[in-house]
Amino acid sequence: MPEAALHVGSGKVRELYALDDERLLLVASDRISTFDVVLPTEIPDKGRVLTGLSAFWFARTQDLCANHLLALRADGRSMECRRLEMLPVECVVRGYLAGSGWKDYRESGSVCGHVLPEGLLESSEVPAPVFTPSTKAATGHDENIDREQAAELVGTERLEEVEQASISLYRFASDHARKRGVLIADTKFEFGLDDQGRLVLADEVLTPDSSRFWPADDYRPGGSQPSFDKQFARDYCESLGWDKSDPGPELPEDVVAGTRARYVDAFGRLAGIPFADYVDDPEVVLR
Ligand code: Q0Z
Repeated sequence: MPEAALHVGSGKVRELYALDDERLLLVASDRISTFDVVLPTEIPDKGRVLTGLSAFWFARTQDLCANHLLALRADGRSMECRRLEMLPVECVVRGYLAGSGWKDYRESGSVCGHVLPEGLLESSEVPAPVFTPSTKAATGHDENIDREQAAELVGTERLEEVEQASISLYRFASDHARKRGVLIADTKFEFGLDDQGRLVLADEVLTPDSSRFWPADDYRPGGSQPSFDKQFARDYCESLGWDKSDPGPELPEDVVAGTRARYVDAFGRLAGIPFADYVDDPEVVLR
């Protein structure tokens, strides 16, 4: 970091710094988490892949929704962002039934108040993408909430606005990704308000850490799907009989290389740009 910056927050795999009153620096590390545990081994370039993908989507969805990106740093892993008043809801959109979406459907036939047709399977595509807001529970885990609870948190009008923006962003990205061999099963957006009260898309967007990406070629509804990027590392961890408590296992060289190759492949497919070109000049994703 060239200028002085105050550390203001840590995520499992990201750091947040204040540049001044109006700007934040969001830095994606090479750390990887699996089963909610950060592993002791890093995946080289993972942070650059995630930042590059976020910046790619921000550049291509500006007309759908304003966003917080001000500049991409030459390191490829850091984004200068507008500082916003963040909304206390996580805006999840699901196009396929996975994770808690599949669990809720199986138990009730609906997902966050959206009644779905009978007979859908695990990983089935839903007839139309559904908005399923969640909130950070005290445990740090996301907790699904119903529309009424979401409206209590942000107001009815703002909720309708974030729902519409979230669905539009998901449709755009999902159509783009499908043409390039990637299914976006679900994704989570976070929004904030600028000093004029306008809605602004924030945080990271449409990355493998905020979404479930599935390789389209292997898609078979009726069971869980391998995730594009982390599956390799997850399978290795499970093969050890690890109990999924902290600390996680070190990853051997071949698992690191295979995992890195999958992140780089996801970047190349989605951005349509070789990852090496991004490393050479990160701004290539903005053009
Ligand atoms: C994002 C987070 C991370 C820890 C706050 N544009 C913005 N304005 C105000 N606040 C945020 C943003 Cl993006 C904001 N987070 C999530 C990111 C480390 C927490 F890298 N928290």
